[in-house]
Amino acid sequence: MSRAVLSAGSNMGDTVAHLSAVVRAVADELIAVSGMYATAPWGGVEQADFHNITLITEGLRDGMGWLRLCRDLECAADRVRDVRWGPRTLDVDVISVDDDGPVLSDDPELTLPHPRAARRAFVLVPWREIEPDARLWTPAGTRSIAELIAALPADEVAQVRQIAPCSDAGTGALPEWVR
Ligand code: PH2
Ligand code: MG
Ligand code: MG
Repeated sequence: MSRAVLSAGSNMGDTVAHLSAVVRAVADELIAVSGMYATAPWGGVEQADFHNITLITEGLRDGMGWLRLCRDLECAADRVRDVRWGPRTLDVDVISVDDDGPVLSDDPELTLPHPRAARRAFVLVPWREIEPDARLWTPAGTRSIAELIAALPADEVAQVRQIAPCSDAGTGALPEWVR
């Protein structure tokens, strides 16, 4: 049994359908899902803005189990791996896994926590919405999400804009943007 933070992004095809499929696929393991955000592309490749969500899940999986789920969801969206940090129908990343404490892994298949999560406003801002006091292990020490966001360039944070709300906390309902 572990708890995972997952980040999903899409900027090709029917982005809302791709992100909806992620939420529906984890519905039985879902603790919370953020609203949907329009985000400027990160990583230097010129491309369309992304739609991003962050999810918190809990279930009978270990890190590799969460990774397999993410890969299966990418395959189902006909994800093609070509340009690094380039356009994609669906990318689902395991950001962190907690199993009575943060799971640390330097396996090249699955580095945990995700090595770039602390620098990505498109992961942290939606995460803060659903878990305001979240903390993330980094090589420099464990930091609060709020502290990590405050350390990012203000323009990167400003380019993460909520376009659809999350569901009411505690109702168990899926957000209204999920198809
Ligand atoms: N994913 C990438 C590269 N750049 N930028 C944003 N805003 N959102 C993403 O999901 C994203 C990105 C490749 O994983
Ligand atoms: Mg990614
Ligand atoms: Mg990925």
